[in-house]
Amino acid sequence: PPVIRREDYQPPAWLVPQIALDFRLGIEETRVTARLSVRRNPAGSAASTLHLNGDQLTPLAVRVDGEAVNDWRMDGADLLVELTGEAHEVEIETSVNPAANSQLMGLYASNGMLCTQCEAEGFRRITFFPDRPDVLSTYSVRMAGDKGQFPILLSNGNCTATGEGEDGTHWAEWHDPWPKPAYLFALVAGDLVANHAQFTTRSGRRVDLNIWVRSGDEQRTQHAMDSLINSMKWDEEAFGREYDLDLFNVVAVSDFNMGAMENKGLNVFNTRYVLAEPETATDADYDGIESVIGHEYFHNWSGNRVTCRDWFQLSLKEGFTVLRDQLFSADMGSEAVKRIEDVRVLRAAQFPEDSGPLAHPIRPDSYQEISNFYTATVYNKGAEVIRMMRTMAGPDRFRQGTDLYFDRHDGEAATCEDFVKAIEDGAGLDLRQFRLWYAQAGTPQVAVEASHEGDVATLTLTQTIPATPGQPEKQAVPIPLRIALFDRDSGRHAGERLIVLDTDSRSFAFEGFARPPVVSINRGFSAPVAIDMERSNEDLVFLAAHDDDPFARYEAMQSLVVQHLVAAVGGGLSETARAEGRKAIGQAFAAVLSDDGLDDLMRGELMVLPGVAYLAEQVLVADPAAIHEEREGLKAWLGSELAESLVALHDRVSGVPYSRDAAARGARKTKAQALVLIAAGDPAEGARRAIAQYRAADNMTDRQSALTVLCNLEGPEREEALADFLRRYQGNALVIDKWFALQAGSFHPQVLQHIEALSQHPEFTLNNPNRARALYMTAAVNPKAFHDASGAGYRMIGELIRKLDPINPQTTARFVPQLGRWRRIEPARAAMMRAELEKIAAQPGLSRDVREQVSKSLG
Ligand code: B3K
Ligand code: ZN
Repeated sequence: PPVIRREDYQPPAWLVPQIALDFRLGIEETRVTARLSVRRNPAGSAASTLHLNGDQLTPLAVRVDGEAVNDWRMDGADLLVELTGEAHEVEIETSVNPAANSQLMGLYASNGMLCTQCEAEGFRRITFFPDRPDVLSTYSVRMAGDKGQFPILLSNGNCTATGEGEDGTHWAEWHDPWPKPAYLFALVAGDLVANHAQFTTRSGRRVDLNIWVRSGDEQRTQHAMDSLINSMKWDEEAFGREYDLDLFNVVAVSDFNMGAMENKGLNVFNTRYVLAEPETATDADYDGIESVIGHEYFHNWSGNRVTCRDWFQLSLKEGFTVLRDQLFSADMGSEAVKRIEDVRVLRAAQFPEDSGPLAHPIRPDSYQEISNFYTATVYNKGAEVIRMMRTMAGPDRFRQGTDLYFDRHDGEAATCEDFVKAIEDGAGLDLRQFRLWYAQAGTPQVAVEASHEGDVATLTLTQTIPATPGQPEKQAVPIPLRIALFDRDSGRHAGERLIVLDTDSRSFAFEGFARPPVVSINRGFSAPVAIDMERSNEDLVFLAAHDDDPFARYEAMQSLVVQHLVAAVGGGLSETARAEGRKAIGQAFAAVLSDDGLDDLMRGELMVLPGVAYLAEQVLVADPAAIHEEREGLKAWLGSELAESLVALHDRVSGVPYSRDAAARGARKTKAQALVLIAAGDPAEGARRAIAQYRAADNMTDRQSALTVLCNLEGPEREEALADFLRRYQGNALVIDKWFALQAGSFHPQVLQHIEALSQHPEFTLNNPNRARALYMTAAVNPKAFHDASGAGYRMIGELIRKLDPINPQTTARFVPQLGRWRRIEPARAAMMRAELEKIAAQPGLSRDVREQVSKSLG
C-alpha cells in the first residue's frame, strides 16, 4: 500500500465552494446526486484534471455544466474529470447500499436507521469528492424517504424546508452556512425521539438543543443534556467561544466505531456516551459522557471553525480538544482526581505506544491508513504537549495565545505550526526548541541525581529520549518540571518552582537546606516524561502522606509500589527487603485509609495500584504473568494486613446513600477499592461482602464493583450474580456489554474458557463494535487472559483479527498493537505473539488498516 508523506503536501488544484446533495433514502439502496460548484484554486497547480476521491463507488452519471459527458476516467477507486474553464458545475450520481456497509464508514444502517461517519475518509464512500480537509464547502442537503421508516430527517446546519411526497414519502432540506470539509458532513434518518432543551449564548442567541435516541431511551439522556449545556457555558467562560448556529443536534447510534463524531451541528454519538441512569450506568460512565459530550462540543471551534490542513495535523484539533475537555471535566468535578485519571490513561495507553513498533510523533510524518493514527499519542500526548505550553505561559497568557489562534485562523484549514506560532505570539513564549515535541516520538526519560553540601541541595537532571522507528537520534526537548523541596525537619517546602530542563543535562541548586530535602518533582505531572530517581521508601511514604500537591501524593504512592514490584519480579529482593517493601507500602496505605483530611474520591484514587501495562513499561523485557502474580500477591498481603481497617472502611462507605454528589461518588469509589483488597486477602469474606453488596445495590456502580470481585472468585455467588445480571438487564445492550466485559476482564483461573464460551453466546456478535470490544478488547488488556503461558490468549486475538477484518477493518486494527508488543515480552511468549502476527500477515485480502499495523509490528 502507498505511503502518504507529510512533506508531499500540495494545495488542491480545484476548490469546491458549494455542494448540493440530494439523497433518495433506502436501507438497501440510497441514491445520491451531488452537484459540485468547482473553481480553480489560484494557490494550486494549474492542472485541468479534477481529482475526486471515491471508495467502492461507481459513477452512474457524470454531467458538467448540465451536459452529460464522457470525459471522465477512473484512477483506481477515484474519478478524474477533465475541465477546461475556470469554474464549472459538476454533477455526479452514485448509489450505495447502507445495509451492506459493515465497516461503519460512509452511509450505513444501524437498527433500521441511516447514519453517516465521514472522518477521516468516509465521505468518499457516499459520493465522489476531493475528500481532504483543506477543501471547504457550504452544504445544501435534500433528502427524501419513507415517512414511516424515517420520520426524522437530519443533516448539518438548519432545516430550511420540509414537505410530503407521494407514496408515503417526505423530504427535508438542510443548509449549513459554515463552510466545512467533507469529513464534517452528516446525515441521519430514522425513527427517533428527542430530549429538547434550549441554551442562550452570552450574546443572546437562542439555541435549540436536541438529543435524539430510540423511543424508550429518552429518560436516559438528561445527564448528556446537562453536560452539553455545561459545555456550552464553559467554553464561553474558559475560552471565549460561543456557539454559532440556532440548532445543535446529538444523535445516539448503537453501531459506532469510536466514541462520537463532531459533525457540524449534528454530532453523532455511540450510545455509550449518551445514555445513563443510575440503575444502568456507573459513575465512570457518567464521567465518560460528560467528557465526550464536552469534547465533541468543543470541536465546534477547535476542529470545525478552525480545521486541519491535512491529516498529519490531526493533533491540532485532537490534542487541543482533549486538553479542553480535560480542563472542562476538572472544572466540573475534582481537578486533582481528573489529573490522576488522565495520567493513568496516558501511562496505560500512550507510554506503551511510544516505546513500541508503532511509535510516532504527535504530528506523524507518514501513514498508510490515517484511521490508524487516531491514537493515544495524537490525542493524549498531544494534549500534554499543549498543556506544557499552558504551564509555561500561565493560564492567562495561554488564553491570549488561544484567542489569537482562533482570530487568526477562523474559517481556515490550519497546521500545528500555525497553532504554535499563535501561542508563541499571543502568550509571549519562545517555542523554537519546543517544536521538537511535535516532531519526535518517544517518552523522554529524566534521570534525577540529588546531592547535598553545606546548605545547598543540588539536583542534576539528565534527559534521554529513546530511539523510535525511523528516529534513531533525538535532540533535547524543553521539559517544564514543577518542583518542591521539603525540609525534613519542618515537613514543609518554601514554595513550588517551575524549572525547565532544555539541555541534555543540567544542575539546579537550592539553598537553605541543613539536611538533604525530600524531592517532589514533576508535580501535577507537568511534563509527559518518565522520572528516574532513586528514592528511599521513607521519602516516598512521607510524600504519599504529606505532599500538598495531590497528584504528587498519588505519584509517591505509585512509585512506592512500582519500585517494590519491579524489584520483586526481577528477583532482586531478599526476603527481608521484600518484607520491608511491603511494610512501607502497608504504612502508606494505612495512612490513606485513616487520613481524615482526604475526601473519599481522592482516597479511592490513592488506593488504585499501578496497572500491569505500566509496570511492564518499567523494564526492557517483561514477564507480564509474573508481574500480574506479584501484583496480586501484594493485594492479598495488603488485604490481610489491613483487613480490620478495610472492613471498617467498607462498612462506613456502604452506609452512604446513593446520590451523584462528590461525597457519595467518593464513597462508591472507596467501596470498590476496599472490596477488591478485602477479597484478595480473604476470598470467603470477599465473596460474602460482594454478594451482599450486589444484592443490596441500587445503582450500577455498586452492582458492577461487586460483580467484578465475584467474577474473580469461584463459588455459587459468582454464578448467582452473573445469571441475575443477565436476566435483569435483558434488552439493554450497553449493560449486556458490561456482562461480557466483566467476565472477559476477570482473573478467574478459567477466564480463557469463559471467553471462548461467551463468544458462542446468543447475545454475542462481531458486527457490533461495542459488543466485540466488550469481549475481546477487555480480554486483550487482561494480563491473565492475554498472556496465558499456553499462548491461547494470543491465538484467540489473532483469530479474532482474521475474522473481524473483513467485517470492520477500523475496529480490527485496534487489536494489533497488543500483539505488536512482543519485543518487550519474555522470549517464549514473544515467539508466540510474533507467530500470530505472521499468521495474520499471511492472510490474503487483509485491509490496509490491519496490513499497516501488522507489517510495522513485525518490522
Ligand atoms: N474526530 C472523531 C474521531 C474520528 C475517528 C475516525 N476514524 C472523534 C473525536 O475525536 O472527537
Ligand atoms: Zn476529537
